[in-house]
Amino acid sequence: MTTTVAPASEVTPTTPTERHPGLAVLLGIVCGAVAIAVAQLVAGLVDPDASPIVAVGGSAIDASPEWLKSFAIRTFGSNDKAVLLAGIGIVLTLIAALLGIAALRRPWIGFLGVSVVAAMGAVAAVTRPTARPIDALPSIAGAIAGSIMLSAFLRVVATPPANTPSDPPTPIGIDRRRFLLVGAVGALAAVSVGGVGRLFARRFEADASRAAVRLPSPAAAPPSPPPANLDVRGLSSFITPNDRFYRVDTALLVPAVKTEDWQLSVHGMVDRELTLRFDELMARPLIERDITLTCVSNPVGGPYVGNARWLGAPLADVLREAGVHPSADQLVSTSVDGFTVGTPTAVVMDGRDAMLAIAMNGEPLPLEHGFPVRMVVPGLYGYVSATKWVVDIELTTFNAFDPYWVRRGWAQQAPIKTESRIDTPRSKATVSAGIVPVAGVAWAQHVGIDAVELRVDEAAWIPAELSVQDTIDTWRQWLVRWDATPGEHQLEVRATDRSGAVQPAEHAPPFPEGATGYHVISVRVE
Ligand SMILES: Nc1nc2c(c(=O)[nH]1)N[C@H]1C(S)=C(S)[C@@H](COP(=O)(O)O)O[C@H]1N2
Ligand SMILES: [Mo]
Repeated sequence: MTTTVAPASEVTPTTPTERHPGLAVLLGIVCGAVAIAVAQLVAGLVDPDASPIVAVGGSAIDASPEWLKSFAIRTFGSNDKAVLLAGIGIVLTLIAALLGIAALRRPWIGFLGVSVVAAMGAVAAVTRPTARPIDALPSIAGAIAGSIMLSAFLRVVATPPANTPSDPPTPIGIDRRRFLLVGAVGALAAVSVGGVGRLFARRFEADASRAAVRLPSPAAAPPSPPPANLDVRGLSSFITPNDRFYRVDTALLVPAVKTEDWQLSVHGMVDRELTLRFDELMARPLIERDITLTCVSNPVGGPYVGNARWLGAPLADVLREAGVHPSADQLVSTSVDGFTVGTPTAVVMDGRDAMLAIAMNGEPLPLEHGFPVRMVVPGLYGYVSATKWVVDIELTTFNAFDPYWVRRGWAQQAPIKTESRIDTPRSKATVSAGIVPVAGVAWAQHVGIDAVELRVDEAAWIPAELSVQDTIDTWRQWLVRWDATPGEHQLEVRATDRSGAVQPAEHAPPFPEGATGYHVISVRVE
């Protein structure tokens, strides 16, 4: 028997995979991308919240301990969700790459890996607060697509002829060209399926629904124009523009609700259950009010406070129609994504402008701020009052139910604490000697701000000039023209509310019922 040795140029097209980890990584990532794209597509059809990525992320948010959440808010601010999604993306990419490498040697590991990852996505999806069993479907569809892609890849992995006993074991070979072709087709499929998936995203429909809203005017005289801003560069404007308004919520995917799908049900300890549709809400007598919102997580000097002009239906009127039982001391509101808020019924009914808001600064609520309807209650931190995407109000008792953040240790009742902030100069700034405008905002919602004082290097307190009071529910701007002398200086601010109480000096962290203490900064004067 003669053996012909092929010339080098005709050597077998197969190459050992061990020498091409890049191909194995490509295989894993393309299979993963196809799986995710199909899962997203199906989620777009079934329920965007059923996306395994969104569900896993949401579960991670709910499961993460308080210190981690506070750290994320402090470090990434409103980008915390983007950072989480990027983290999930990186982890998934790594898992896919490792599975790709493993699958080329032991295909069953690849298939098992796809199933395990999909099972985690499915479990996360069906255990979300508003989940239905069908929410497992996107993960299952993704697993099937990923497995089909994996077997397509493995089919082009050629097994060379059996080795003769004396040969060292020959690694499995790959037809590289066909392998790359399958990879390219897979990647293309992932991109186009993902693109189609986006078309189904409810976000676009909700945007269109928002654009179609024609806001009614308030029933009574509209509010007077907001007070003039003090003319200081670097000072927060009295009205916070919508696109600069802080955002805090647990929603990984901004809920996208169309006005025609929205309805609010009012039930529990009431004489008559009610449901309100969006057009019915808009047809009610509306009020428009300037109200400063504050997050309980706002540290002293922090950014989670903003002031807007809200248009909405008085909540007390709705409750009177429903006939609230006297013992129903807690009003539990729930958002479309299952987030819950507990508000004292007595506060909502005490005459303040608690409302079901439909507009913010003259526009329908931005999706991020609760479109189409959210609650706003002057004087209470957001987590006990400001439910975005609100769809359900149940009258109950504080004994009977703990809402989302209360279950996690935050205070059951949480009026906003009097605070003041130095906006300019910034901490650690260097300024020139002479007259330096020191300015900021102070708030004591539903009590009102009476005075603000500034202290330099623990000398005497200097009274600040205040912007005209709008209402007791809004913050006020303050200004001190400071005659700055060269050197390092420490500036401190404190407010006094309309009851005569000076803002507490004692430092308290945001947990569990809001931060206290003076905002202190240091500046360098040259
Ligand atoms: N549905 C929903 N509503 C919510 C929240 C949330 O997580 N989900 N967070 C609350 C908190 S903690 C605050 S401070 C305010 C913030 O409102 P904003 O994002 O419009 O500023 O919304 C409140 N309403
Ligand atoms: Mo908050």
